[in-house]
Order: sequence, then C-alpha cells, then structure tokens
Amino acid sequence: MADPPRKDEQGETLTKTRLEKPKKYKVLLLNDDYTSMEFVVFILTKVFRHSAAAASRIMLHIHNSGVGLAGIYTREIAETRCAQVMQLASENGHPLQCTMEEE
Ligand code: TYC
Repeated sequence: MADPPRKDEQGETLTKTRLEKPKKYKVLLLNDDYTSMEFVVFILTKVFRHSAAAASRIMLHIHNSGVGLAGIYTREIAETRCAQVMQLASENGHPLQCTMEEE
C-alpha cells in the first residue's frame, strides 16, 4: 500500500522519491474442447518462450484442470502477450482464450 503523503515543517507535501514497485499480472490460458494440443504448445513456446517440455506440461495441466499459468509479467507485457495469443488463435481458427489477473 502507498504511504500517506509526507509533510515538511511548513506543512508542504514532500516530493515522493521512492517509486512504487510495478504490479505483476498472471497471464492465464483457458481450456476448451476445440483448440488442438499442438497449437497450445506452439503458443507456449513461441509467445511465452517456454521449452518444449515445459510447454507440454503446462498444456496438459490446462487440459486437465481447465486453466493454467502461461507467465507473470508487468501489465504492458502481459497485455501484449494476451493480445498476441488472441490474434494467433483467431488467425488460425482456434477458440483459445487468454485472460490476465493481478498477481
Ligand atoms: N482440450 C483441448 C483438446 O483436447 C486442448 C487444449 C489444451 C485446449 C489447453 C486449450 O488452453 C488449452 N484438444
């Protein structure tokens, strides 16, 4: 949580010198019945830079449990990767869905 603004002896608000730690966001992939397993592994290797072994493991986890973590990033990077997933999925005719949530 942010600290309240600090004042000097004259009651003037002191300039904040410490920057807030940027929030992190989880990028999640959702299971569905139609996207191929190969395509999800492709997404996890190309967009999220996982190894082939890690990508297969994450894909199977999503397939079995309904949702899985592709990565954790600052907001802009998470948004970009989510948008890349949605674009690649739609270009390739897959209904794959990607969401993000604050960590
Ligand atoms: N359930 C899909 C199938 O059986 C595979 C799949 C895995 C789809 C992960 C989406 O995020 C996903 N073809």
